[in-house]
Amino acid sequence: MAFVDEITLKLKAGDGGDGVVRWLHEKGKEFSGAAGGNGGEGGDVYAVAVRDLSRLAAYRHSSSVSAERGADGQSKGKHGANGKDADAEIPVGSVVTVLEGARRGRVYELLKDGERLKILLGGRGGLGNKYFKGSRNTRPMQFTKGKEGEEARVKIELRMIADAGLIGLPNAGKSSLLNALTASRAKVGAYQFTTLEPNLGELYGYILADIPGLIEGASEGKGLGHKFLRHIARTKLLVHCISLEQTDILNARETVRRELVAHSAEMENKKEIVVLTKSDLSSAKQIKEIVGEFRARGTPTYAISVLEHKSISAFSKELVKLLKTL
Ligand SMILES: Nc1nc2c(ncn2[C@@H]2O[C@H](COP(=O)(O)OP(=O)(O)OP(=O)(O)O)[C@@H](O)[C@H]2O)c(=O)[nH]1
Ligand SMILES: [Mg+2]
Repeated sequence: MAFVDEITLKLKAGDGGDGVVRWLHEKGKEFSGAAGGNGGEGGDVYAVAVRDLSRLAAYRHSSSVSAERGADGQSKGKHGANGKDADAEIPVGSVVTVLEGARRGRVYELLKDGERLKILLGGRGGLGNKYFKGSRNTRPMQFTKGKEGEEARVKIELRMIADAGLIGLPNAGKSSLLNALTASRAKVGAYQFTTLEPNLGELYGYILADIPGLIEGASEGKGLGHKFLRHIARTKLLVHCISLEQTDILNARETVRRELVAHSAEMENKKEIVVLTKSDLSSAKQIKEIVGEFRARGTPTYAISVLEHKSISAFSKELVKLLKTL
């Protein structure tokens, strides 16, 4: 299914039911008493956070969510039933911005699974003629109609809540690493831009996100990765993958870091670790040297190969240990 990370939705709360004019029917008496009940309240519209990143894609087919109208009042003074509320399910981490209608300009964020926020209010029910009965108005003919429920058009943007983001140049081995660490089955290819949309995997309850490779100019829209930079802006940890095939490894790292910081300055201070990938293609001596250089700069650095299970399980343990402290 295509990865959809932004949609607009029409939301409509239920209208209130109308009040009605009714009379008690007693033998021999006409209009013996006003007995028209009030209308029910219209249903409210809520945004509800669900753990389903593909939820937004489903709205491409039905882009509106409406709550039920309240029922009209009834005879014998009975209220009409309230309309049912409606839930607009959106992925955890989404931001809801009201573009038009009631509460225009408001922004809501749903950060916890199951969080439920009222976005629109249903209309109040109208009043039946029983309500208007008084000592001077013994046979009221008045009633009021239900009020309209609120309506709005909202934009919903997905901001993934991954704990760690795998970043790096195209072909660095990011998807391969995600697959090796988690049960994910991201597509792997011996060419650039194999990953077109983010892949997620779970490692002992932590969510790892693998995004398309970043290239020079990504922050200005080059390549594919730029679209997803905002998704990793929220991760606690950047796992920077650099292939040992690169001739200038330090430079490869700087290229990607420049793009991150150009995208948003807060990336500068985000915790980053370096993972040198494809260690099977390099000599132990060369690896030791490069790891030493990065560590001397204060960057935790690891060398792995997806072909060497031991290197993966050792890194996996270190990664979980680190994630626990963040
Ligand atoms: N020898 C060796 N090859 C690897 C290793 N990890 C990945 N590769 C190969 O490197 C190529 C790129 O791997 P991917 O995991 O698709 O790289 P990526 O960083 O996700 O690439 P994009 O999605 O294009 O950004 C594939 O041909 C992989 O088989 C490794 O540890 N050793
Ligand atoms: Mg990939």
